[in-house]
Amino acid sequence: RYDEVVIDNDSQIPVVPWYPRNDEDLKTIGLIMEVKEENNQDHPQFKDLVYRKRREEIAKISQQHLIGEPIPYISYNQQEEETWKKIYTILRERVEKVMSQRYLKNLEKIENALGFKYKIPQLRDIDAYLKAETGFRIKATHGILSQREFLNALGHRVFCCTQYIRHHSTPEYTPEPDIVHELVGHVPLFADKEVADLSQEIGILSCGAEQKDLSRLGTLYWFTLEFGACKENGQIKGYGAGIASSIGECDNFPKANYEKFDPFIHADRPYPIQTVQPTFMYTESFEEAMQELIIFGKSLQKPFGLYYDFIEKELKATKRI
Ligand code: NLE
Ligand code: FE2
Repeated sequence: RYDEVVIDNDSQIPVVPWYPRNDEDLKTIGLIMEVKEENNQDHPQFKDLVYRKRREEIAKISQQHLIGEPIPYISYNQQEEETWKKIYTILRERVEKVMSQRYLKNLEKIENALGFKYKIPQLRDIDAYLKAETGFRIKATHGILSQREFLNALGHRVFCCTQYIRHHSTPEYTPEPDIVHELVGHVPLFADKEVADLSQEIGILSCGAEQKDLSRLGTLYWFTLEFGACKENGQIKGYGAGIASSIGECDNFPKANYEKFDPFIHADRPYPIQTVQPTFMYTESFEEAMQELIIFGKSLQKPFGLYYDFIEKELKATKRI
């Protein structure tokens, strides 16, 4: 589907790469990105055959989920529950030290509503929670998606979310997203109205974006919603999901380098995806990060504007002014 381009009816010239316009189109999303990094092959997540088999079992269930339908329940086994509890107990105390109040107050609220401490929460419950808080929705997915798929879905206020858990031998860090990363990292942020709106904004910008812009948006997503930092009472705190979901990142955060965030420069900055982040981009406040991204977004060239119609759940094109 993503090989298609949208053709201009009058001139018959390709205008932009295909993008999902409504929930029906979103049902075609769900290819999985091939992870090519060589060192991945040595990771227990790839080598442990029992683990792989279990991952495939869960993948089959997640893959069947379509947006708008109830998310299938997963019956987690004892080892998976133990992995969650072990990570959650340590993380809960680490995030207090490094994460921003915006994150922490939402985590506390969700924790009370959904009992994060005790067992792996079900995506169906999280979906209901987010819908009520910010109108964000969850699509269960079975692995890391292409940047285009992931970002395009955000444009519809849809968060593509894995259901499996990382390997029990690597609780403090995983290169892949897993249920710990999604729920402890992203969900408290998607429950925040400003973050939810900013995420959708980046998503809308990604719809129909040419490849170069798409990858720049993906990088900016990484440096903000995934690993962003901002000042709070004079101190630099994290607001990115990848910090909150990893004991290793939490420990590394105070020792890392910080650079003032500038989307026009950082959109092309490479970053590691297999190790803790060497450098975090910070702003004076979270609001500043939002404004910077909006300014950057306006500089992207598309032949039309796009807005999301909340009633019809559809992206509508307007003439670019
Ligand atoms: N490194 C993160 C963690 O261990 O939770 C996951 C990052 C996913 C982009
Ligand atoms: Fe993430």
